[in-house]
Amino acid sequence: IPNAPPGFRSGFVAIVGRPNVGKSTLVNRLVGEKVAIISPTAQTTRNRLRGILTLPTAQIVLVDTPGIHKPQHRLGEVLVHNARTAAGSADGIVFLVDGSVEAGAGDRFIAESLKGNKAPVWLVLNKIDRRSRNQVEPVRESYRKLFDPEPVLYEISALKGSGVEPLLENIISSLPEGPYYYPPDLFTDQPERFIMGELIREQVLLATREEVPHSVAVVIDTVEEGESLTRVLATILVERDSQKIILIGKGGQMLKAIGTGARHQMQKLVGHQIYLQLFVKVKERWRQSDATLRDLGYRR
Ligand code: GDP
Ligand code: K
Ligand code: MG
Repeated sequence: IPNAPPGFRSGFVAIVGRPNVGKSTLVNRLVGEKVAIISPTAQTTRNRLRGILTLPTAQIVLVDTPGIHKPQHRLGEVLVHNARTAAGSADGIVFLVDGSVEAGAGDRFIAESLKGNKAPVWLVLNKIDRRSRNQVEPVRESYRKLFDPEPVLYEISALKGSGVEPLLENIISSLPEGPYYYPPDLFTDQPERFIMGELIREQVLLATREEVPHSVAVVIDTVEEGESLTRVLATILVERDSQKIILIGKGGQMLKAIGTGARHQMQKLVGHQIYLQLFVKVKERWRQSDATLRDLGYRR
């Protein structure tokens, strides 16, 4: 890692908020690369993934966190714990909310839990591309009331990119002077293998409904790099036979579509051809098993 030039600023910025407000979308938008997967399902993000943005004058390490919510199983507890810890040790906190609707109990809960933190908090209203004109003022008011004194509001669309520049500039100017934490050409702290697994899980989330997504984990069994082709074998874990049947689909159609979608995404990631073979395996109640959670990398 090179030495930082004089006056260089750097730090860790945690992105916290309810599930589905667009935290991972914002991380990808700021980093300018797809490092985090995105779907309309809560708990898409399970790991405390770091997205790294390096500019000539600053390096921001964005900590994407699982949404903060009331946990209902062991996996949920681990996720919420990790989101809280990330916020506790950050140089700054982006509190992201769904700016197309008024603040709810979940937002109030998070606002309360942030109040002890010393790091600056940016209250950011996302999804403004979706809000209707007569909602603008009531929505703003509902979020301003979460803090006393009333905070500055940032309004963005992480999806379309609007409003992101002023937020970024403000974040940079409040970071302390510091070193490069990561090599300047790195976009994420996660190994390529992990992102490959996530890209497969993303396709599963996008292709299935309710009963499947939360029960899915992906294990990359082998990655064999050839000259022009990388062979990847991966296993999709589910908890029940019924879920396995859904994932495979009639005549294997579903699994084939998941594989095709994932392969395209993986090719973008590695920049060359991928051969992907997927297996589906049932492992009952894996989300309740500490040993399996550890094996899968979901640790505190
Ligand atoms: P997370 O759970 O907070 O990480 O949320 P995700 O980044 O996974 O996004 C959840 C859903 O919201 C996805 O379907 C995104 O495409 C969508 N989304 C995120 N940001 C925006 C935005 O600015 N506008 C709109 N309309 N949708 C968004
Ligand atoms: K999500
Ligand atoms: Mg996420």
